[in-house]
Amino acid sequence: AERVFSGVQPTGNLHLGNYLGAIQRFVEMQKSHDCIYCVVDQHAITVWQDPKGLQNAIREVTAAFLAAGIDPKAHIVFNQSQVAEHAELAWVFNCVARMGWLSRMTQFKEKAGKDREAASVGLFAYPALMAADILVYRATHVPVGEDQKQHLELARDIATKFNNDFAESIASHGHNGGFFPLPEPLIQGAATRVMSLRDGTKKMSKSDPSDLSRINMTDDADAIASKIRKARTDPEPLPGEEAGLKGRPEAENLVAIFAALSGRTVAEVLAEFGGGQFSTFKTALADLTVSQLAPIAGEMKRLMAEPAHIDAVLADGSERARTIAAPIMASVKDIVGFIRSR
Ligand code: AQP
Repeated sequence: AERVFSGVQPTGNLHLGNYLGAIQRFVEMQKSHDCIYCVVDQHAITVWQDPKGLQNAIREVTAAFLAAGIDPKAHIVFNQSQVAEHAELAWVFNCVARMGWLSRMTQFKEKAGKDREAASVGLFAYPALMAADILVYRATHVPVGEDQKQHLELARDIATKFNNDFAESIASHGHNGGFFPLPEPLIQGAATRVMSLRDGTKKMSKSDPSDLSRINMTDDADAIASKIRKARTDPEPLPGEEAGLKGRPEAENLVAIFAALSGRTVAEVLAEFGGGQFSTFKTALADLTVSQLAPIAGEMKRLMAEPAHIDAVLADGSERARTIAAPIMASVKDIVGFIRSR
């Protein structure tokens, strides 16, 4: 059966890229699939997190999920550290994955920077934990932004190697045709890679020191309007057709955001705004962004005032996640050759 899993890190500054690349897609997938959505707090600590700030960020991502329209009763919403099977399977995967595979991950290279010796072991092993997040539920589909494509490929490599290395044991335990599915990335929508508002060649990111580079999910109407007004653009008016966006990353980005927020295609957006002034387009984009994000921000604020409710949602989701993960992890132990009490 098809099962959806995805996660978001509680590292503060949730932004429009997280919304359009991930959270909005999560909401969409609920209609057709059983979905498991995780606040990946264990991933967050691969770089230093202030403990109080981390708690707040975990609740904020949960609030964003709920405010955007994820139903925690029909689906599962929880935080990773409450389901020990993620870390257990990650250890097995650390022993399946190869140093060379992980060394090639561009996110590690970017986040570790020049001083690799000083990066945490967790930052290096991050993609093996991510593979475990997905496969501990034997999830088949993973909605993510473009930047996670390489990590998904690695998850497939790990699943393949596990299935091959343990083929005999897997068969002897009665699982036919491989134990883990090869999870498919779902990179969909008009804005799978939202770029910085200050530099169209860099992705919009939580960790960009400039707040003007991103639209936060909690920004108010004035902040959104002012950031879009200040967003970098080139002096040319918008083209009438898609081909005219080539070599104009800032314009391309803003048009893609408009398309994603309005549920229209890039061609449709350009048919309306092509040839006109950027200022006209920016005003329309600001209005559209406010109309989409303001209700979510308002609901997030309301939810954040009730931390006990959020924690209860996470506790309930964790319990339900565990009932799926525990038997799968037990099978993994049998397949690997560990002894466990029954
Ligand atoms: N700019 C983006 N455009 C589209 N999708 C994006 N995602 C992140 N940035 C963009 C998607 O959001 C989901 C959750 O991301 P994450 O929080 O797990 O990890 P991240 O990629 O580290 O987020 P940031 O904002 O880019 O943080 P930093 O500053 O730490 O690098 C994922 O599905 C991701 O693809």
